[in-house]
Amino acid sequence: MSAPIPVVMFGGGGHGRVLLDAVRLQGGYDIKAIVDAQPALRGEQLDGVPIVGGDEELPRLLREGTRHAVVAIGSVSNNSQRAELFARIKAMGFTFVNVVHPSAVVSPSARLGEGTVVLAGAIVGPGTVVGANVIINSRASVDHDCSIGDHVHIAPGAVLSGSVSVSDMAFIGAGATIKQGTRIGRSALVALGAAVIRDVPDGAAVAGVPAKAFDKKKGSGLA
Ligand code: JB2
Repeated sequence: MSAPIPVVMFGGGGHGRVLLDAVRLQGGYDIKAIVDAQPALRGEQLDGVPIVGGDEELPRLLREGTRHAVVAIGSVSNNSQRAELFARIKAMGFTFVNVVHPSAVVSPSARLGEGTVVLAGAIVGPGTVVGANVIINSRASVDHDCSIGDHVHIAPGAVLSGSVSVSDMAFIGAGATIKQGTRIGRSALVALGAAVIRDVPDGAAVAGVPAKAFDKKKGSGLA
């Protein structure tokens, strides 16, 4: 059996704990170190993995043979930070790994982009194409022939029916349901529990059953 591939994880918070579990259960990778932007976390551990510091540690990790990475920042409701971090880490020369929890079901005809993670109990249906740096969170279900852009976060328990398209950096809240064939625009926000029955334009935010637009700055109480 070959040795597990060493990986650095970016972010040592709540999403990091969930990812760490999934990586350990998946096998094949060893999260050697965590890099976190909060200086106060340096020297701490997350479930046994050392938080070694911030970005200044990356050249050393690369030199010592850690060339693989995974982004562990949930950034609930705003994915632009995750997109920027992904680009920055890639430019440094790291390769992103895919994490698929062993209890997830990913169709053999689905495709997952670089650095995309599929967490416990999630489903990715046949013919679905998922972009890079996407989070398909615990128990989310993405049915057949969907198209999911880059840096999208589909939160726990969301349900996407067949042929739904979700554009780059959109956020689908926990427990939201999206009608078959609907398009969710770039950087759009679907609040938790929403029932989306119409296309959502780029940058828009929707909440409720059926989902209606709301002003992101004022919030809906649901996102
Ligand atoms: O640019 C960064 C950066 N930005 C934030 N680089 C690095 N290396 N680390 C960064 N971080 C760190 O990610 C923060 O300092 C923080 O320690 C961590 C994010 O942790 P937090 O617990 O705040 O959020 P999270 O994204 O891990 O989890 C949220 O999203 C999940 C999807 C929580 O709301 C969870 O409950 C949720 N399941």
